[in-house]
Parts: sequence; C-alpha cells; structure tokens
Amino acid sequence: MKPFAPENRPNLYLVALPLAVAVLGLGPWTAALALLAGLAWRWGVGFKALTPLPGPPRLRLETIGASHIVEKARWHLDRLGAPYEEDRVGGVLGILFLARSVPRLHVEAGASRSTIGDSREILRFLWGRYSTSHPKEAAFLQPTVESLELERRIDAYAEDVRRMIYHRLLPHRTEMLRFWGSDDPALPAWQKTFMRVAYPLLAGFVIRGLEVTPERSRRSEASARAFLAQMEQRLERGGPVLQRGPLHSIDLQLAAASALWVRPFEFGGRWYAEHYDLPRERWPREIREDLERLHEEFPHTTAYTRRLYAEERAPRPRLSE
Ligand SMILES: N[C@@H](CCC(=O)N[C@@H](CS)C(=O)NCC(=O)O)C(=O)O
Repeated sequence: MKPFAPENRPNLYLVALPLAVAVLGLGPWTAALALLAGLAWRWGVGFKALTPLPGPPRLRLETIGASHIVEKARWHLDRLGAPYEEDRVGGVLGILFLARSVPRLHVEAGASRSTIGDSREILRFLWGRYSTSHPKEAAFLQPTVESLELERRIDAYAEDVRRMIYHRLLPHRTEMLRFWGSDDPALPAWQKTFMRVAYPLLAGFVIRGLEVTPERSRRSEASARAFLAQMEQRLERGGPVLQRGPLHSIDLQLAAASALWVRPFEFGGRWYAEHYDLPRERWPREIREDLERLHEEFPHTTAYTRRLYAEERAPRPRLSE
C-alpha cells in the first residue's frame, strides 16, 4: 500500500502512461518508446530486489489498527521475541484497492521473498521456523489435534465478534476512523484523507463484504454467546484454555479474539494505545454499556483475557538468529 515507494514508481508510471499519451498527443513510436522505458525501469527495479540480503530473512508484518486477527499474529511474534517490523496501513484500504487481507507476514531474504496472508498459516510458519532453533521460546506454538480444533472455533468466534462490533460502531464515523488509523501520525496523509472523504464508501464496502446486517449481526451475537458459555466452563478455574500444561498459543488466541469487547489496556502495544485506542469515556455510551454487559455475563473469559494481557502481552527479548 505504498504506491509512491521507489519500488512501485514504475507501476505508477505505467498506469499514468496512457493518459499522458492521450493528453500530450504522442505518436505511436514515441508511445512505444515510453512504454519500453517503463518496462525496462520495472525490470531493473525487480532485479535490484533480487540482491541477497546479509543475515537471516527479515520479517515484516503488514497490519491495520483495531483488528483482533492482526493482534493475534502480532502478539505471537512479540511473545516469541521474533525480530520483525510492523508496517501499518489504513483500515480497509488494502482489501479495497489490492484485494488482500491482513495480517500478512512478508519473509524477505533478497532473492527469495514470500508472503503469508493468513493468521493461522503465520502461526504454523513461526512454529516451523523457531521450534528447533529456539525450542523453549517456541514451545507455546506447538499445534495439537485439540488446539487446532479449538483454533478453528476461535476463528469463527472472532468473525462473529468483528461483525457485532462493526454493526454497532460503523454509524459512529469519528470513532470508527480512529480505529482505522485516522489519528496515526505514521500513516501517509493520502490514506487518512481518503479514509475521511470516502468513509461512506468504506463503510458500505464493509457492510456488504462482511454481511454486517442487523439479522446477521444478531445471529453472530448468538453464536458468540454460545461459544463464550463453553469457554466459561473451561476457564472456571482461571485457565489455561486447554485445562492443563503451560500457557499455549490457544490462550493468546482466545484473549486476542475477545479483546475488542473486553478492551484490555495493553491491546496492540504502546503505539496502538496512543494513536488508536479510545479511552472508556470516548466510547459511544450505548456501545460501552452493551460491551460491559458482556463482562458481567462472561466473567471468567473477561478476567482471563485481562490477566493474559496484563501478564503476557509485553514483547519478549528479541531472539538471537
Ligand atoms: N482468515 C484471515 C482473515 C483476515 C481478515 O479478515 N482480516 C481483516 C481484518 S480483521 C482484513 O484484512 N480487513 C481488510 C482491511 O482492513 O484491509 C486470517 O485469519 O488472517
């Protein structure tokens, strides 16, 4: 989502070329030469990127603001201590312009570059990459039959929570824009301006794309409650979710998926708290009251989520590679 970055400039040039040809009335030979120049530029940029990078592959996590699915990947990287950089984009823009979802983990090694575009696959990659080099730190990522089955159900619950929150928050433009990054000083100005100007378009896109209708939201709310009722039983004694053994990735996944309604202060880390989060008093009152009713209804999940965030969310020391 950086159209003006040096590696994307040839693409911009090629997109603008037909317009320039029409406006300037360039003949076929000049147009062909201009096209060849653009293709050569793009080819050169591509080859430059093939230069091997020194050291191990670099990890870059592409994210948006208030996403609990992004938070799942970010928290796992932080807890593992994997060295990575975060690359934030304004909410909804990536899916609207590039048809891609977040989180996306880019593994950059110069000549070979890969991208993983699904949070579950990111967790499997981290387990594969770090389980032998750092077995102690990566142990919480080990998948089991039970954890994979729960992961599938937590992902479905996370989608229900997202629909519940969008349904309530989309009519509140200022608050929604803050969650999408309108106050983030690190986001490019064009993204923030676009989000503000095109808010009705973005909101409509979310409503259609994620089926944020009153009926679907009601059904999501019922499924989320049914799932939480089962988690309450599992967490009666204070956790962990698997009811034995040390803390596991599945605990982090449940806490991250619940974070949008539990609202732990530590969600997303320091940058998020400063530029995305809304203090309690700035939440629209009816939404806040609705969410706080869930705290009373599901006290074990609420307490467990708060505890994990307070005790386990701080990034671990970076692993040596
Ligand atoms: N199954 C995917 C779902 C990811 C997903 O739905 N991400 C949302 C954010 S919660 C997204 O990409 N939204 C588009 C955007 O805001 O650019 C995963 O687990 O990674």
